[in-house]
Amino acid sequence: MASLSARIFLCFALMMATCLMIGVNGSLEGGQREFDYFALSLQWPGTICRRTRHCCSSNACCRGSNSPTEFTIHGLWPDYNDGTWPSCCARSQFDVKEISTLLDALEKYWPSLYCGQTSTCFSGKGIFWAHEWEKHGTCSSPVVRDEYSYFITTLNVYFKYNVTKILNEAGYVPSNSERYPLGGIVSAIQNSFQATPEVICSKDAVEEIRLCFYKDFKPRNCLASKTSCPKYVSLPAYLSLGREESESDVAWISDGEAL
Ligand code: U2P
Repeated sequence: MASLSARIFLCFALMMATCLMIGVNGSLEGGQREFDYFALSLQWPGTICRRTRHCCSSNACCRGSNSPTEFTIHGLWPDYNDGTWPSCCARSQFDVKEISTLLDALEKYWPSLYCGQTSTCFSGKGIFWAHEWEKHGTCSSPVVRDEYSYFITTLNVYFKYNVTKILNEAGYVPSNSERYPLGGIVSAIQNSFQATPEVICSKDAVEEIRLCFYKDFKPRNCLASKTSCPKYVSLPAYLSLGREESESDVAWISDGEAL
């Protein structure tokens, strides 16, 4: 009899723990409900790197001739259809050891384009990947379950939907003098992926392109939002900064100083 009540108590405790973790109506820890779709946010180094004033080893803009010249990953973001998004959904602190086999690919395709660390959900400040995992990755369940699967899934989607290649093939090549019709850039991506992207600009320069996906990673339209871009946009070419540049006016600072 005693063991039956112990078992009932154990079942009850397990049910309570499960409810606390995922919420009674499918919401995640912290009361946030499950997301509706993913946005893969890509950044354009030519636009971001020309704003660089201080170089440090953690900033890929400062790699001279090895600096990125293609769209790189900003993050894979779980989003809601109403234009909002969940963030910091579980207390899963970033651990670089979990993605040690991916580091070469991440350095190349998902580098930070800034000096300094960025905010993390529970541990103060951390590297770019820690920010993206804690803020967005932890909200990607049940599709993405852990840190390793968040990063490998994002890399795989990025490789499958190569925006730089699509734009180059359509004649939209990096240039510091050309202006391109925004509609042409959007159409080139729509024609290739059968879905409408979101384009974010800094003045007239393309800064980010976002591709949207259903939870099974089939492309879908991003939300129709007021774009931050004018009708004609630029895709600035990367201008070398940093150590190879003997007359560069970009000052090198240590990563510690950048914090
Ligand atoms: O757009 C400015 C910042 O808001 C965050 N963002 C934007 C759109 C979205 O769907 N989800 C989202 O999180 C981004 O914040 P970050 O990941 O850089 O912290 C974006 O930079």
